[in-house]
Amino acid sequence: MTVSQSILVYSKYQHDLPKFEKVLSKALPDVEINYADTPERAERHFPHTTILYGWGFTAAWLRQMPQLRWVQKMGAGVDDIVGSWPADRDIVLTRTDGRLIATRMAEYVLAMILDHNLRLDYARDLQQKRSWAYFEPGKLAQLTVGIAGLGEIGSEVAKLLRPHKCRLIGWRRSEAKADFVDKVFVGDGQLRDFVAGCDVVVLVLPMTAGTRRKFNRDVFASFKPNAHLINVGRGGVIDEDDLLAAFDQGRLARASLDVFGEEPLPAAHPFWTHPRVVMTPHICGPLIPEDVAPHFVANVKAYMAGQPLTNRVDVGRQY
Ligand code: OXD
Repeated sequence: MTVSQSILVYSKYQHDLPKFEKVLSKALPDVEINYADTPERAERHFPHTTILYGWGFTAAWLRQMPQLRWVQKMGAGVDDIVGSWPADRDIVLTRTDGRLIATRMAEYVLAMILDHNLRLDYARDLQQKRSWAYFEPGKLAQLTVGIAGLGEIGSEVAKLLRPHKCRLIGWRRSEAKADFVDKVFVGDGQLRDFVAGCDVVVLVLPMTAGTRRKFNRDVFASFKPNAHLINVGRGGVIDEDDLLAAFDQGRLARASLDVFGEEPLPAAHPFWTHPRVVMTPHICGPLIPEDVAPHFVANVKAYMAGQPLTNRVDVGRQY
């Protein structure tokens, strides 16, 4: 028996929806697809939705959709819904393949490394002061760059950096093969040794019970004093108060942050004006409809053909 599917596409960004519609209506002409950019518009479709594709919704929505069987998260991260996942319901969770957003994220990391290493902030200061002063920019081959999290995105960061001749090391939760890095440190027992060897530490970790505030005062104490921390994963893996204290103690030269414990970052947060922080508002891995929707289409076709879905999330492991 063929079950007719009703897909709800939810994005709080109005400008995204026509772009998703363009890709999805062409690729799935025979499937009912509804689009919503506000919770009120989405609610109308809750009673008949069987598949939810979106982001910016809460796990509580899922309980209000009696026919729901499968959710595909538009982002690569699922930390905002797995914590209160309705485990008593038989609903499959998949997520966007990180490789679809990894190129921009890796380029962001490279840009931040270069910006700091070439001392471009200092150059901008000189320009402001009309000061013609000699300074020596660094070069990438002098650096050891450590990538914490060697999944789809961390591997892309390593791949982009590889030709630039810096030494590349990685850290991951458990033993597994890793391409593009010279050495892998594994587990909590090796985290401090890992950071101690890095000039740049790049965080590409998912947010789980195991990674929450993993980068805290104990770990910052092992950083080199002139280290550069870059976070493109999730803000909650850093203890932000401990990071500020580490700056006060002269540890870490700079943090380049795209993600924060609370987003949007509150206006009074010290990061906004901190001289050692360069920040962007969670933009480094944008969900461009043309890039990510084809993966959903492929999964819908697999679902309808009774084939396995790609990028299934293990809700118990939280990623
Ligand atoms: C994501 C993100 O989860 O952009 O993909 O944060």
